[in-house]
Amino acid sequence: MGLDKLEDLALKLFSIDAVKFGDFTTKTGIKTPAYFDLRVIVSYPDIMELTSNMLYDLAVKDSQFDHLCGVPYTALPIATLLSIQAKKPMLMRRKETKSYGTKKSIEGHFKKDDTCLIIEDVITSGSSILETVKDLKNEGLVTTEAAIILDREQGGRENLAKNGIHVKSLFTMRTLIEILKKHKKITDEIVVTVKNYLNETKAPVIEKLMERVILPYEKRIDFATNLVARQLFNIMATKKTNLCLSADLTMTTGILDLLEKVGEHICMVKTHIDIIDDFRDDFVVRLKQLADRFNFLILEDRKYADIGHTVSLQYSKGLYKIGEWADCVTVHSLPGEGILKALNGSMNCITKGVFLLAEMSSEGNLITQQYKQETVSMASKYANIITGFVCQNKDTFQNPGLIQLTPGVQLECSKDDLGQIYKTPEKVVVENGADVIVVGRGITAAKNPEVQAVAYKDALWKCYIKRISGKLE
Ligand code: 6AU
Repeated sequence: MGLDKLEDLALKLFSIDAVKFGDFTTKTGIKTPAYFDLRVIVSYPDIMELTSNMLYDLAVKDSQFDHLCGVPYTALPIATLLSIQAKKPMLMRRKETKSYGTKKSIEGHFKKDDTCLIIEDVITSGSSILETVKDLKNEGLVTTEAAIILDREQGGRENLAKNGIHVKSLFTMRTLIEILKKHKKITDEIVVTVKNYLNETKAPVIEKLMERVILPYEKRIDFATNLVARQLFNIMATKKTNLCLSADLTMTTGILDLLEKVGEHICMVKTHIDIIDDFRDDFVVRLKQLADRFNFLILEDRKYADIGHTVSLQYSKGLYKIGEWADCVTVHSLPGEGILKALNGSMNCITKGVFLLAEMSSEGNLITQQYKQETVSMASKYANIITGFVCQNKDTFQNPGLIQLTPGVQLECSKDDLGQIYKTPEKVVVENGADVIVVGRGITAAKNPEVQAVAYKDALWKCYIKRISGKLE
């Protein structure tokens, strides 16, 4: 008699085994004395109706938002009911987008800056909600609130708050067990076990982890599987520079003299070894010495683009023996996976790396959205050798362990006569997500390259600091 709605719902969930107590292991392998499987409620229309009515009262009827979006899959039917009751349009997030190339991750009609309320069944760490929020954000949608059925009280609420999402829940784990205890559905012993468990077991803390572009370089080291990527993150963080000098000069002395002057300001030098007129073996010896002295890496911008067999020879044989001295090389994905397989076989993959070209800076280049996405998915199979991507946009890839290398940069927007397009440090770092920025003629053609290198270094670092402090909008 006189059951309030919350108690009524708790007892109903218990009666259909949506809430269970005992020894369980969660899908992430953690032992838990309480288990929730709210998927079963689709078999009970009265419980579905009660749940959505209560979420409506809690978080929908007095809230301002343009759309509702359920976290797939359990919350989708509830979100649908709420959308109809509130007469607010729903959005659907696809869980699996990547392999379909151009398919959108969010379905439905919306405008940039529309707001969205998230609907979810249970939160533990909050990571599922954050994944949905990230996809919504990538489409220009704004999320600040989530309405959920149960908060397991293991840190999810805090993780979401850190990411700007306020959670409203029907139950917390504690309120739920108190109701069940009151109605003698569970013993005092279970209550104590669950409370102890809650005090001891917290989900991992999620910083603004999803966003590669707002994580500082030093925090990305642990995400990196390729050793060159780890080294590069480390060098950038310690030397406080994300400038890569493209030393496109044709005489060895010119390159070495320039590096003597600017070595302390760069994290990497990029060479085109085949444009040098007076190449001799001792050039690479001296280049290596400078790299060691000033702590920068060497990227040979060879842009391999042939069949795997040829590329493995081009990498290790011939006049230049690139594999012996370059820390990393640039590679086109055009020939297909064989090129990465070949390099994986010929490289010492413990110490070497590949920057795969996913986009180009030049006007009229033939790279399409699909080519870019397939390049990124090809790379995922060779994680040990992939340092990152040569690309122009932050949505090209998400993995915070990979590095976005962006060329086509000068202090002012401009073009050269042969199709190169230059963007500013602000544009490429803050807006477009560049991690390592390639500057060639902006420095090499300056009257005083050393002064100019410092100007680029300072401007680029300032933009990076602005980006990681979250001032993205
Ligand atoms: O600053 P610049 O224009 O003098 O030099 C840019 C350098 C050149 C290009 O060969 C290279 O960056 N580059 C690349 C790379 C790094 O692979 C790709 C691209 O899309 N655009 C581009 O300019 O050495």
